[in-house]
Amino acid sequence: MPTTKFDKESIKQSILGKLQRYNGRSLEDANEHQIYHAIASTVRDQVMQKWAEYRKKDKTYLGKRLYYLSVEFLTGRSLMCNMLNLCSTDAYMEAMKELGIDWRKVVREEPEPGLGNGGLGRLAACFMDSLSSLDIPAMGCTIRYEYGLFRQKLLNGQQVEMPDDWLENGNVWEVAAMEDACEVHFGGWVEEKQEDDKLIFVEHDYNTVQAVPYDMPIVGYDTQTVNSLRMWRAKSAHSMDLKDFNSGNYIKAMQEEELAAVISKVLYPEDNHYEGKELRLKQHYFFTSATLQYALKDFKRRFGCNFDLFPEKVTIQINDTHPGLAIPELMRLLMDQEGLGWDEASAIVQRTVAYTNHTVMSEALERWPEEMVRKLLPRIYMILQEINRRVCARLANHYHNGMDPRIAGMAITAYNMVHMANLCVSMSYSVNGVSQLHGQILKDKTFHDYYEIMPEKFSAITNGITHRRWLMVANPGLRDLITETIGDKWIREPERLHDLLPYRDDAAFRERFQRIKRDNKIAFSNMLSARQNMTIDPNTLVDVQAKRLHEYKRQLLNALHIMVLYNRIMDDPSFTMQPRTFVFGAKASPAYYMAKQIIRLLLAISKLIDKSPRAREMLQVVFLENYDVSSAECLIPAADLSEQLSLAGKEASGTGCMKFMMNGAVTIGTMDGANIEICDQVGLDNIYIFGMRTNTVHDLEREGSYQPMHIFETNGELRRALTQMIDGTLFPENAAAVQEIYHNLLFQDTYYVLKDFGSYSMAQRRVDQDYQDREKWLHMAITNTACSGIFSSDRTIREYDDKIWHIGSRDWTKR
Ligand code: 26W
Repeated sequence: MPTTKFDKESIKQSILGKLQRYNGRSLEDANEHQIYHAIASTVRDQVMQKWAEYRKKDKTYLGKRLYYLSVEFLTGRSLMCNMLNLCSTDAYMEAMKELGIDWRKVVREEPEPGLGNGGLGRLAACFMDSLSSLDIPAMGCTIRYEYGLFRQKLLNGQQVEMPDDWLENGNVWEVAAMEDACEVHFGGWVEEKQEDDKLIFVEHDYNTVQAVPYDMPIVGYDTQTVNSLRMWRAKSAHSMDLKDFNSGNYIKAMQEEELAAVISKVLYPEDNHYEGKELRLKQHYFFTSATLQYALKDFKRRFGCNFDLFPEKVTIQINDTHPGLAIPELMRLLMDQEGLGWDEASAIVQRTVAYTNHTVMSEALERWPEEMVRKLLPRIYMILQEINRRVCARLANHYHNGMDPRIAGMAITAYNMVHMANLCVSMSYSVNGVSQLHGQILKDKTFHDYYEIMPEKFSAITNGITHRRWLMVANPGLRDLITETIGDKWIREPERLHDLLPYRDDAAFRERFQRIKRDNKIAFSNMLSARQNMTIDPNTLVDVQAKRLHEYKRQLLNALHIMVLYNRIMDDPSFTMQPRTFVFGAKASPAYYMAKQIIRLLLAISKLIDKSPRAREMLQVVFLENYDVSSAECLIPAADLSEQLSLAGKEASGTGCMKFMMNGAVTIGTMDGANIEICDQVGLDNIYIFGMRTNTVHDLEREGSYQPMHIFETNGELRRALTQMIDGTLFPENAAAVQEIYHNLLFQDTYYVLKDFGSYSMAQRRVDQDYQDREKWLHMAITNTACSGIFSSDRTIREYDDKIWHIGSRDWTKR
């Protein structure tokens, strides 16, 4: 039965009816939040109907299912994407128009679930959209954090963090699934005992936490599939226990509730930096255990205890090592709960779990103190030790030497630490990198010794982004222009965006493309003016660097270059350049001192330029407060230039670069991560590549002889810009405010900022000239959009399915 399409009239009736029933108000008396709620509830009705139909068919489905485990899902708002995927956008737009509702204002009322830090979490969200849109049966699994990533305020020239209370006004898009609630155990001790010539393990004196799932529907674009994003919430298992209340243990029960609920209280704000906090380990085990218990329960419902079938019917993809405890947990469940032996359980795990690596930064590698794991998860610890014993024995055998030095580097437990990456590599059937370069680095460096022994496990699958959110929803002007020009087949097959290539030389098309970009700049300026009381000039080149703040991403390269431009303007009265607006969007981890210093520097530069009328004619620096998915949707379509400056070899892939490209921004970037593949697609004429290549960086790192001071001494413009950090130019009241940045760059410069500066600066000169040649620039911009189809996450998901999962699109004629 096809889903009932809501037509304009029934949508209008539904909105008015809901306002009346929920709020006792007519449209005229309702505020924006109430109107949002009425509209979202109407869309929700449509989603629920589809979900119910899907679930009914899913009950009898006997094929394979994917569980995508990730400690982060940075979904962003749902309203517009759900309308789009239900193919109802036009009907809603017309209905709202006839009711006199401004949809832009309504959309803003939806709190954004910021359940992620950056790339890793946003990738997981793009994947969910593609999985449903490709009819692949899948469940995303994560934690329902009560507080998502902190909200960033800029106060007195610095970042201040505020709590993100996103559930304050409720969440229309989630449904609790009490029937799947389960228990997760922590602490206690393990008894080993013999039972009918079998060694069994019984856990005692543990603390129990209840895991309650909340499901969010993920609607596919024009498909029958509605997958779920399952978010686990921690609750006390005893707080409602009447016995406790009656015996006067009310306070104790409430305390327990607090202790349990803290597990799903808040998302850790560290991105690419690991700290061994016990609560974090609890979070990881909590959602992993709950997810696997459910996966096993669902498997048994479908296939009974025929566990040989498990790897054929279930795939568990772990998003980085954070859910890596899925490996020992699945073994525990299969052995202690289902009675399988070690060899059987271990064989099943090694055919079921697949691991994606997202970073080669050594400070991001997860290592847990053995003592912490032993105390918190005693049974899991025993299993890890046994896995380690067997892995090391196998390696000793392979190297014909139990003392081979490589073994310690590959062990799961070594030097009193549990090495999660080694666990994941040794026990998964697949290990993949997220761009071609990153996949190669995993084989050559990070996991080189493992690669030599088990090369067949390793692959590279380049990341992608959902073109539905990042083009169709974020940039409706461009979406419509594309469809009018080449038809709508590109929506299902984004690589058809190539059909735009001939229109690069079509004057009318170019003209409209340019006008859309300008309108997007104005829309961005309006958002800025509402949020930060600032505006930008839509006639300037909009140059954007938006991503987490990290030294390796080198926002400093950009900052130093702006200072150099400022000095050229101030020194030479005849100097002119293409006027530019530099926009930064970046959150710094609250404990990352250097990153916070860099924000201070950027804000000081913005202020300095603002004070000079002459500099202001050509330069403006905007720091967009609280960069998140929603502001990205407004900012990215407004960009002309996309800054992707990471030191070569450090950015595993990058996905922001793809969003900018798709929206017609040209990239200035290093030969790193996905930039390389963008370059392959558009050709060197349509991208600005600068800086050292990976092998040069690796050589320099090996030699250890780099002396940034030499560059400081020979490059006068750079020297001046650096000196202005500490001579009172940027911080008149406190000249030492960012002195650590200065010292770091001069005496250390771990990420070779000074080394790459000259080449960056030259590339920027070319940008300046090319932008003034309107025809040339438009040609480049259109080329970028036209070549971006390959970076749709639909392509990425198809590749995962072909190489790793082997699930296939659901055939609705079969069970
Ligand atoms: C435990 C602390 C921690 C937290 C998050 C360590 C590592 C992470 C993530 C793996 C960091 C991350 O988000 N990596 C990014 O993943 C994106 C998706 O694959 C890539 O595009 C980015 O290049 C990579 O930095």
